[in-house]
Amino acid sequence: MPPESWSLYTLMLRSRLFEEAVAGLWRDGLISGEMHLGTGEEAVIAGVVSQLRDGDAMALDHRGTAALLMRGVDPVLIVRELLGRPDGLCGGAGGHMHLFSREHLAASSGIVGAAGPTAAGFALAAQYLHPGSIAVAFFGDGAMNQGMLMEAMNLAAAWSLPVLFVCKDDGWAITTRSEGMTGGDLSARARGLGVPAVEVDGLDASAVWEASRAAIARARSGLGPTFLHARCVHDEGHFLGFQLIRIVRDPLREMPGVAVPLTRSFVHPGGAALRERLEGLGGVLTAVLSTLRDPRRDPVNDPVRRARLALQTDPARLQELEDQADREIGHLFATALADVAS
Ligand SMILES: Cc1ncc(C[n+]2csc(CCOP(=O)(O)OP(=O)(O)O)c2C)c(N)n1
Ligand SMILES: [Mg+2]
Repeated sequence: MPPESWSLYTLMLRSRLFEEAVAGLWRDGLISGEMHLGTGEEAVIAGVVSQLRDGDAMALDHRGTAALLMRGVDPVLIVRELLGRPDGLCGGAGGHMHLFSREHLAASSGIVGAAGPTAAGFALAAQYLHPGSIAVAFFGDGAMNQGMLMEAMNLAAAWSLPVLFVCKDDGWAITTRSEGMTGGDLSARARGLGVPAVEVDGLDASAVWEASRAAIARARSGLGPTFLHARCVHDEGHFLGFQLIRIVRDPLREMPGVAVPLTRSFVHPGGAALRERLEGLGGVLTAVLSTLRDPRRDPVNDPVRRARLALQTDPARLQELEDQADREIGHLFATALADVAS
């Protein structure tokens, strides 16, 4: 077993427990707006972030919480930021999609694709001011269809910038399947821009660790960027409360809310032709049925579970680690929320 397995699992587990607690706050109505969790992509984040040093930078997308936590940003400040409090990481003004830490050279953006130019900027600064430091861009497969990300990859190759472009590919952009809107192959696309590409199983933290180790070493020694293509699965769908996932988890509770308006519009006297209505209805049913067999719902695609299985050779150590993580996350949420109830 690789020596880093225990530390990778610790990072992933803390992140999972943290985000599950965040989900609880969101469900209780304490966090407003949408909530995109990074659950399901922990192996990708841990495999890369565990190798960053002081002076390295991170550009993050709308699922940046796990990366910040693993990078060592104060979790209490993150929780307070999510709650919109003035004593939060960004004064309560950023929310979960715009988390920044100047100290950690970490910047998030909800603008899909923005991690590319942000990381290229960080890397350009590193090239001039701190040779040996690198920048990482984390983004989804949907972002690969944004021009600014392609432009950033092109310049990074032309200027040999020390960047690791990490694509967390879950096959979806909100409710759109990537296969329906993405031409060609993503790694081939990166290579076409002059960026070497590596394919890795994004559910396997050790594999990501190994693949990114070589890419990071390459960037540190001035040889330029690498594209890491990691497949992963977001078990909550696009965001918390994603309707298809809700329906299949609890059909009796959720179906009436969908069926009533659907039936009403189906029997409405005006509007679309019967054939089009039937097609629409068929589309909804197909989406629900395909979600039943969706890889997002299959526990074998859970990277935290997978990492845990590999460590069951030492159950006592595993138990101790999990108890400690539980206590730590419980304590930090209690601290962050201490004055909320009062
Ligand atoms: C420039 C831009 N276009 C559209 C959106 C709306 N939007 C938010 S998240 C998202 C999907 C992004 O998909 P992907 O990059 O694959 O990330 P994932 O959510 O799958 O992790 C879209 C289209 C946006 N925020 N920014
Ligand atoms: Mg995606």
